This record gives sequence, C-alpha cells and structure tokens, in this order.
Amino acid sequence: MNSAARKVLLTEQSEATSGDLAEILSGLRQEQKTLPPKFFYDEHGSELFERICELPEYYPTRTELDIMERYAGDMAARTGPLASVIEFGSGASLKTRTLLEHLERPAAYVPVDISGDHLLAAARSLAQDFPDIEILPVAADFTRPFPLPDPKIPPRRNLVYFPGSTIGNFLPDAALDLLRVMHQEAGAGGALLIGVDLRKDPAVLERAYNDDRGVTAAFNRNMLYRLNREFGADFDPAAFQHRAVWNDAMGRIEMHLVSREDQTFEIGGETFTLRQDEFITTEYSHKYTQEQFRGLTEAAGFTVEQVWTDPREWFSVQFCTR
Ligand code: AVJ
Repeated sequence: MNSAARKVLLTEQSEATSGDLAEILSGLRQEQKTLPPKFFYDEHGSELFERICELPEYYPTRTELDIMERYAGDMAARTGPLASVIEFGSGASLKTRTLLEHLERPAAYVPVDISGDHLLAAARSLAQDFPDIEILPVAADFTRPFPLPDPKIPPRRNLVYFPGSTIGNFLPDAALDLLRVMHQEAGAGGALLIGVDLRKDPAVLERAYNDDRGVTAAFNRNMLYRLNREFGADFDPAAFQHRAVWNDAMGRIEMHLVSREDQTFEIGGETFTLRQDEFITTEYSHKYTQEQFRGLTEAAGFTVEQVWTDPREWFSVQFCTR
C-alpha cells in the first residue's frame, strides 16, 4: 500500500434547513419547550464541546479513553477482520485512533458527523496517520435517514462505533430506533461497539454538567446565538441562565436555559413567550444501568457479548453482535 495519504472527500447530505426549522418550531410549541441538542454542534459549539471534554469535572471522555486504551486489544480480538468501521457522531475522532490502531485493518473508516467543516479536518488528520485505511467522511444528521457512501461499503461485517454516550441524548424510544438503524448498517456478521455512561452519584453527575469555568454554560447558550444567526431568531442569550439537574425518576441529566425574566422571542415568523423561571430544555443525557441498557440493545436485535468498564464503573464500552 502506498504510504502517501489518500485524498479525503467529504460526502455532504443536502442541508435540510427547512426540516431543521420545522423541528425547532415543533419543540418550541410544546408545553415544555425543547430544542434538539444536535443544534449545539456548529463550528464554535464543537470547539466548546472539545473544551468540555478536557474539564476536570467532565469525567466521561477521560474515562472512556482510559477504557479504550486498556482494552482496545480485546475489542479488536472480539471484532476480528472487518469491512468498515462506521462511526456515528465522530467529532474529533479521538477515541477512534486507539481503536483503529488495534483493529485488523479495516478497508474503510466512515465517520458520520453533523458538523461538516469540523469533520473534514478530523478526517484529513486521520488520513495522514492511517494511510492504508480509506477515510470516507459523511456530513449528515444521523437522526434522519442518510445514505452511506455506497457501493464502497459492503453490507457485511461492519463495526458500527458509537462512542461518547451520545446514545444518552435520545429518549428511550428514539434510542431504540437508532440502535435498529445501526443493527441494519452493521450487516451480516457485523457488530456494534458503543460507549454508555452509567448511573452514579448524582453529585458527580451534576458537577460534570455545571463546571466551575462555565464552559458548559457557554456551550448551552451557544445554541441561541446559532439560532439567531442561522434561523433568524431574536434570542437575547444574556436573558437565559444555564442549569443542569439530575432527574432521578427519568434517570437523566437535563440541561435547561432558564429565563431570567418574562420575555418573548421570535423565530420562523412565530412569537413565543417565557415567564421568569420558565425554561427551554436543550438536552437530556440519560445514564443507564448495565441491565437497562442490555434491555435496549436486545430489543434492537443485538446480543451484548462483553462490557468493559473503569474501576469505579462510571462508564462502559459495550460490544454487541447481531
Ligand atoms: C456528547 C451527548 C455525550 O451528554 O454528556 C456534555 C454532551 N452536554 N456536556 C453528554 C454534553 C453537556 C454529551 N454527549
């Protein structure tokens, strides 16, 4: 194989901004206003998220990386020879490097991410370091159907990689739908390797989402700046306070933007009102027990073959076969 890096071509899904606006409006029309967390990740939001990953309070990234470094050899042995690795929400592809170093040389790596520019930069850097693997980045919103760069990806023995506990952002029904899509894309003989944050002391959780430096607050409020810029909204970000709370009954951290005053805002020709202390929900981050998550993966048709965790059992990486 040639040692020169291959050229990296980005497959871009058409930018469905009208669908995006419809999704935003339908969330804001609900009794409890919500905004989908995928809109956090514009260029600046992706940068803020990478800063979150390095915060002392935010344990998930560090813990998952440790698990990857410790057990990537075992993961590769479980996986065996592969067609491709398809990663959902690849971001900076940090954990993927450890994985790709250990896997039995997959023909292709397909990182899928909603933040196109960010994705291309990460893909180029990977292409430098893994010249023998074809890097096929796809800029797409994976919460909607999107085409993989066929026919290069044979529908067999793919490893679907979904790290970061991004699955936690989805309500259980939507998480199940997404796992079914992944089951499909793994193909015959394929598998899923998924990072899942586990239930733990709520104090640890609330600290992770309310950091001292206010990076998570900036990340949360960045959504409003983005909606102003890209969707013509007129939010006053300073009129909102960041809050993250553990909801024990639902087993999730909830991120809110709490209104500091009675206010109205406009988007897409509609006017919305918020009283003081009312809030917009911007993110759920579900935390699972191993048993709960097994129920979900099995309902999607997978069998959980192995679960790797850290010594405190704060985070898990789970290997599931079809
Ligand atoms: C990327 C969804 C895993 O839920 O912990 C980090 C996003 N939000 N801090 C998470 C996030 C606030 C993160 N995920």
